[in-house]
Amino acid sequence: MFESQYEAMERAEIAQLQLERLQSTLQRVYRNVKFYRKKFDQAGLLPEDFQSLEDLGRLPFTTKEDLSNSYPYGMFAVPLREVVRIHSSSGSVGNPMVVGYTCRDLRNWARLAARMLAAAGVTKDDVVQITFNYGLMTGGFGVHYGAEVLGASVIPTGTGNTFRQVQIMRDYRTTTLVATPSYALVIADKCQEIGLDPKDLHLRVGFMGGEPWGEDRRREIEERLLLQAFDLYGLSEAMGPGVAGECEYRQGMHLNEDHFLPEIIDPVTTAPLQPGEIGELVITTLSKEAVPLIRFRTGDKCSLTYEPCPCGRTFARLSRILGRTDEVIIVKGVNIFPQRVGQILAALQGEAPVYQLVVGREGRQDYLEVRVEVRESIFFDRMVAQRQLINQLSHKLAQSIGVTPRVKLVEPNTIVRIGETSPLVIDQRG
Ligand code: DLL
Repeated sequence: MFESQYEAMERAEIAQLQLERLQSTLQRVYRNVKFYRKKFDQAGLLPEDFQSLEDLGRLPFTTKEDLSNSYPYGMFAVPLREVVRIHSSSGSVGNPMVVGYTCRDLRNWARLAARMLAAAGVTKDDVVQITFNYGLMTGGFGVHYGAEVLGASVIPTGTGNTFRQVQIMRDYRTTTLVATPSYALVIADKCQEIGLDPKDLHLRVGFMGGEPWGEDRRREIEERLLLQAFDLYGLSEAMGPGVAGECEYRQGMHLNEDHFLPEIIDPVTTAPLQPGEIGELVITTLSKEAVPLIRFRTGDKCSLTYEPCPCGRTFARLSRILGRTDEVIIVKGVNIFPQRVGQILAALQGEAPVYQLVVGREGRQDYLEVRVEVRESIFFDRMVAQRQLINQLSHKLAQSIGVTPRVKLVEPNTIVRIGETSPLVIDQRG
């Protein structure tokens, strides 16, 4: 265990630490974040009123919309001069969600990521190849600094160029692959295509996350790349990868409860659910300085168990993420709010066209098709006009949502109607 003094604490000690950290987080947000102070005032509460963890239920939830509406720095609890890193992810409608980190936040993030890597047996002898994105999204950086804390050798390849990834993996003797599950299979396909036997690689461990996957995929990845694959969970709003991860028993992901206080609620009634029951994960951060979150609705459908784990860690375990409770779709590890697409189209065209998102899988890779109804006359124009419009739309959409879609122009009234409205999203991935 990387930090057994925390990871194996008695449950009563965890609760005490959580309460202390919660109280200081509440003080901090009440003093420094107008958004939260207003919530306290509306509920007629002061930070001192929170004397037990259960009291937290007296505060309302925070949503992704709240974060978007606070663009760019409305949720920051420290002045910018104390912020040393800024990440962001696309917002629901309107603005992106911006999350900052202080030095201490970054140190904590690295330690939590190190815990998860260590839980899967990664040591300083490992060579860790990180194929997550190193841009505004949190994927690459989170695991990167965690692996460095452990003293492993990190290869920050980032996303793409699969042929080069595979060459590096073979030549640099990568032992630990960090990838989205779908990209791990793209890598496996590439090995096959170029006739590289996975036995000639040195892979031992895989960390997969950022998008939903199941046991079938795990098995396939393990068989084809000859490694042991571990599930890794996180979200940019809270911290990126490092929130929860599997240990060697791989019976759920240990959630770093000394830094995050989890709740599972019924997504419709918002009533609290019991351990083992499937609902929406709600997270309160307990150590974040720059952007603390109070009762943040993640939109992730899952359950929690507090049953002891044979590994000795006492933190609750999160089940696999079973889906979303909102309309977010995840394509190539990128979260997309369907309405955001409509908003971008409306901004470009003056009014919102009828549109539809189709998500499918071609080979290993997910793709996003955006169907847009356009006036009939464009089909009588030269192909050039259609091409230009398609290019303009896909360029703008790619800029805003982070995934380049295939744009398909269709004639009016061709998007399949079900009742009055067509479904906004058709997910064909099964
Ligand atoms: O995906 C951070 C991350 C990257 C975590 C890589 C783990 C590995 P976001 O782009 O904000 O951040 O997306 C967060 O991705 O709310 C889930 O819906 C989904 N997600 C993340 N990890 C898993 C996982 C990163 N292991 C959103 N299984 C979350 C299923 C996951 N879904």
